[in-house]
Amino acid sequence: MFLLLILYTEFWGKIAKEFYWKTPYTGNFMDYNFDLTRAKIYIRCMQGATTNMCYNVLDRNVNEKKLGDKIAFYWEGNKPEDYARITYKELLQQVCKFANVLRAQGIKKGDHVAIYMPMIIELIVAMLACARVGAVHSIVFAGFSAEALSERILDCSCSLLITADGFYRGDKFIKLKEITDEALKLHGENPVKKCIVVKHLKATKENDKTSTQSNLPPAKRACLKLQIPWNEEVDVWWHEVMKEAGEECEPEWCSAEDPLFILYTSGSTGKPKGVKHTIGGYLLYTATTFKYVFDYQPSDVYWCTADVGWITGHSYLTYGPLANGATSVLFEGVPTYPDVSRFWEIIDKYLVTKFYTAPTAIRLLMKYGDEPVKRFSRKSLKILGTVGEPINPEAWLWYYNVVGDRRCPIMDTYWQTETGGHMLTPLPAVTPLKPGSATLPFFSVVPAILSESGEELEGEAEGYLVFKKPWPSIMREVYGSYERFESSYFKRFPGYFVTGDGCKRDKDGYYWITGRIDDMLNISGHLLSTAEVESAIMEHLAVAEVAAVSHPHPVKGESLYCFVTLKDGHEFTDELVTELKNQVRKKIGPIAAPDYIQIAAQLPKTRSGKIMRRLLRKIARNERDLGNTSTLADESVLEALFKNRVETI
Ligand code: 6R9
Repeated sequence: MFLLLILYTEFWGKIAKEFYWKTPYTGNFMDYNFDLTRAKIYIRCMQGATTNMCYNVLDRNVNEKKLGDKIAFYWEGNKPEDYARITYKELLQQVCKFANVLRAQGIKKGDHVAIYMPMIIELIVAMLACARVGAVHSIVFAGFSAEALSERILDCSCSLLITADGFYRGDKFIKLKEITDEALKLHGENPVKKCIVVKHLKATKENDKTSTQSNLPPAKRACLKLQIPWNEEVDVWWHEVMKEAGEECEPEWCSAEDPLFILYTSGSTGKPKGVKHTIGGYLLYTATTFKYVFDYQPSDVYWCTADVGWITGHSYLTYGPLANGATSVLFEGVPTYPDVSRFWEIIDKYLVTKFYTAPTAIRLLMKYGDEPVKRFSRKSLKILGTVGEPINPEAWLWYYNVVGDRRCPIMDTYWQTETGGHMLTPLPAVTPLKPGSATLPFFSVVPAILSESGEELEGEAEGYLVFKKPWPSIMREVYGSYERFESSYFKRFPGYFVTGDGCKRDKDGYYWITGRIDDMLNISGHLLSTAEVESAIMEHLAVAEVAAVSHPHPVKGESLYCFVTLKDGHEFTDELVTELKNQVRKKIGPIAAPDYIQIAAQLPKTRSGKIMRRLLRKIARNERDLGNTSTLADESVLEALFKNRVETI
């Protein structure tokens, strides 16, 4: 144990030396308590060190590494004709200017700033400028509603909000400024004093007499340009305040344990939790996982398709790649616009070498067959990655065979908003892969599988996935509630960080995530994961996507109710239902055969693409009281699902 501790400290200590610390840490690399029966939970990394995140990801690259002229981001707009690029030097310049704007607005170390923006370069500038002045950013995904935005602004009392006039995702037009204003009006008193607005769609202020458009008849004006509501006391244009800002900006020197950001994670029920991450450990961990998991090389063009509004966009689109001086693609649009080849077209356009996306996108594109992929060469690709949900072997194989032409290893990275970075993941050319398994722990991660009663299970086993030791980027608190932090992650099994995911370890020691613990079910005394059943059904040629949920059964205790989405050109018939049931019988056993299978034109998903099984359970039971649906991407899918319900006993 003692030797392990020395190795751990040596390993991270050496990595820490690659970054800039104004003062080094004193004492232990990490101090923590995971056991609430002994004392309060705490985690601290590199205490005594002072640094600045922005300095490490920008100034260090420009000044020490001489990467100033290297491209930091290729920006690809919603429409293929819209694109831009920014070098490290230019990014640093923009960030310094905006950091000065923040200071001029009275923002100082420790203040909370809400960011509600589309996937544009100004979003990256805004977050890094917060980091430069020591302010804490709280990014709210721009697909969230006014209610969700308001709830998050209030929860962590943001005094400043940064947004844009509007944007397009595919052909969907989102009036961001209007939603922002609605959010600010929702709950009377709101903490936001100023709102900085990026003119992304060339909008003009509503009732702006100075605008040339105002001479036009209203109908013509509306189709020409976007007009947005404007409150002179609160709103300021980004470009106007930037015009006056200076380019010199001394970074705020912060403690390694000062907060970097708060990011809300929805959880399946209840109020979203504000997950707080701190500077030092997060920098080391995201930089190191990015470097090894994607085998980062200076000539890479890396593309992570996640929105910056999610943790993947924070860790592996922004901080991790920038800490390594990488060149990334920042994509504003969606995989199906203007057509379903868009991803592959972008890969060829920028010669992307490392590509990181989510199972939901892979399953969506798989539906359209191989042709749209094969239209593009994808020769530049070297490594593929996936994150967000268990990837069923069927989708894994399609990703590997078709997208990667059997040349590119797939990094199935398991992690959470709470973990800040990859926890279980293969390493390219090191870890033999198994489709559907996130394989093995990353360096210094110590997982365990616990039984219902909290016993650590050895060898081949299935149970609760927990972590026994902290890693540098573990969350530090649930903002505003120590109680929720403790009860969500440390109460069920004292002494461990509890992920809430089920997991299986096979005979080779590989880990297989079986889904959220709430999605497990017990049929006639047999514990089953819905992920297993879903994988078996996915192997059927007609199936594009499937979600299985538990349904009460008078005899068996629980039974399975499945929702299937079919590929284009397939019909939902009684024969197909029988075939699907038989397939599960054959693959897993009769015990797992679903009792009910219903057609679903679409599945209810969170805005980050995760299937909301909680809602499907309710639909299967015909319960209309669905609870909080604010994280749902599209409410309209629910009605069709209720309509096509299968009668149950
Ligand atoms: C990074 C991210 C976390 C939950 C997590 C788990 C699921 C993520 C996965 C995976 C199986 C993978 N999850 N990656 N399940 N294999 N490779 O997605 O964070 O949005 O907080 O979600 O996502 O259930 O607990 P977050």
